Amino acid sequence: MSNDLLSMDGQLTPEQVSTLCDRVFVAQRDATAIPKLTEDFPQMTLGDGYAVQLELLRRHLAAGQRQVGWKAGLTSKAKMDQMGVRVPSVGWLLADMFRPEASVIRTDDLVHPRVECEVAFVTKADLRGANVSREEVLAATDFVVPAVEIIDSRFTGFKFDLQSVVADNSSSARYVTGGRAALVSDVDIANLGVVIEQNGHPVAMGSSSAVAGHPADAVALVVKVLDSLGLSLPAGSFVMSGGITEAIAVKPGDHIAARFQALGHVAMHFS
Ligand code: 0L1
Ligand code: MG
Repeated sequence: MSNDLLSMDGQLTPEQVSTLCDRVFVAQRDATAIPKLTEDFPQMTLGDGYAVQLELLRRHLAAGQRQVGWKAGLTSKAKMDQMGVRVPSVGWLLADMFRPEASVIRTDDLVHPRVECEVAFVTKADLRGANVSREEVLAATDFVVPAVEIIDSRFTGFKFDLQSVVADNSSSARYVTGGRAALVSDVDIANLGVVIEQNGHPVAMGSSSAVAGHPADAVALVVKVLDSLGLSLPAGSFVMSGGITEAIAVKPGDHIAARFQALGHVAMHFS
């Protein structure tokens, strides 16, 4: 991808951003696959992708939904290799995307559901700026909790590029927390082992060190991207720091358990 397309400067008009927002909104609401957005708008930049994502967020908030935080996407080498991209992304998280631990999660309102296990952070102080350090993130963290993100790319055949996936809210769809929360002083979040089991069989395993080198660095990356969008991370935010292993496709009938060293497990069933 040319560097121009990775620019945070936009090339699209507000009307074009609104058109793309309509497309993604309908694809997410109706669980219908659409072609990647750059097919019709090849000049679309990363900044345009975020303009579409933030317009989608404004629409949800205007409709009365509540934002709980943000997710980091594409932060591990496994995820970047799986998706063929080299730049991390962010996406917003709404309260109604949450599903309780051990619940049954529908797949008929999703297009290509896949699961990833992640360390989630809950913050107790505001974080802002382009140069937030790992130490500042850790000092601003109230606790960490194990989580599973259910991602759902809305693009036909998983064919997308970074601009399109950012517009599609970095594929975010649902998230589940469970296990047990911990203070960052009580666990070695730099190197937590994780295993994803699908119907009782281990299908992926890894270490949290795969997430941008350290999950807190992924949170710092979220703050940096937010800063480039003129935003910051308020105290009380829930932040998913990114998939530790590759994402695992799920289908109706699947039982998923993500086992985290020191943080317990997060389980769910898909219908
Ligand atoms: O959370 C993620 O890393 C998702 C990134 C978007 C690409 C995908 O759908 O896997
Ligand atoms: Mg993720």
